[in-house]
Amino acid sequence: MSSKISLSRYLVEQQRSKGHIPADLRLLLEVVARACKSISHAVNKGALGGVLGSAESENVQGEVQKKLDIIANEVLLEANEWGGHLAAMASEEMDSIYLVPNRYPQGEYLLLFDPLDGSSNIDVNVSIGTIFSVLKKPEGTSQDGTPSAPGVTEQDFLQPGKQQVAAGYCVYGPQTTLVLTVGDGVAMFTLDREQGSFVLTQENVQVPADTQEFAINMSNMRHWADPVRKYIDECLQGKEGPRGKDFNMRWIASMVADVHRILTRGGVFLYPWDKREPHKAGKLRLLYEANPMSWLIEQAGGASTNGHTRILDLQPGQLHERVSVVLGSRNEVERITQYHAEI
Ligand code: P6P
Repeated sequence: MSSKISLSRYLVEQQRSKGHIPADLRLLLEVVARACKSISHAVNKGALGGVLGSAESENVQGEVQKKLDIIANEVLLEANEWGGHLAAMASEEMDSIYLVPNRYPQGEYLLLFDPLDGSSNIDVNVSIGTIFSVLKKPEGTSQDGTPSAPGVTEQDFLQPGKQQVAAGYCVYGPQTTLVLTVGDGVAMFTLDREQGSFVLTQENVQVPADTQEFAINMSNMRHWADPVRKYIDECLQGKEGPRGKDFNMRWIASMVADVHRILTRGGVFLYPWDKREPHKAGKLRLLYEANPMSWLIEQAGGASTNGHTRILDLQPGQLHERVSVVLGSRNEVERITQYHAEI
């Protein structure tokens, strides 16, 4: 029987034999994985753990927080603050950045996360997940080259997604699966609950360049811009239309679950700008949703744009900035992006 490769062994090999990651980053990723195991345990308890329902509070986005949103956020903060590998953290559930307390050693990494993405699905037992992104704290100079003040500020987090050193998610579904890239392709690890460890179940994940499956919230159709309407209309016309093939649709309303399906069998995911709130670039957040997912998709051979520009090239202006997202099978993303250039 082939020996099981644990997440720890995979990361040691990425550090030792491939030189892709230093020891501190390996330790950071092991801590994040352990936190995801704890979150999975809490999610799996459901009603038995008294963790369902609203927390009667709102997050920075003005969205009602679920109890599990807050639990997951606290698990990630407590797991990561003492290890000495981090300087600060940022979360969808917190207005401002979280500095590692002075009683702990400071590290060189910044950790960003959506602690529990897909919250609307929590109470109805549909897959949800944790999304995370790792950046390096900028050297001791600010963007214009002048020495920056000691410590960490929100400005240090405002780096384009191509600066990430690690990105991933953990999907809490029928299996609990951690999906990770450190810049050497995408690997998937399934939680072995008997051993209590993540086991490598797929590496060198590849997204097929073509697909017949799209993911979008169709209820927003009347609000879309013309390029998106054109693309979806053509998909709906099927083999009799200009695409010459039929398309299927999926929408789980958990980005983690939709992206996991695309990494597993291909597809294209769209959460575009729409006319409901024209001042907002989109619904999804750039720093801790779109950037980590975009790097994973690109590392698996796919593509990710905001309809016009590669998402990983975007320069963030604020911590909770939103963005329009088109990601997945490369040829479909390029088609949609071309429509945005033409119309
Ligand atoms: P809608 C979950 O709340 C989320 O941020 C993503 O995970 C998901 O893709 C999207 O919003 C769903 O949005 O408008 O379809 O409920």
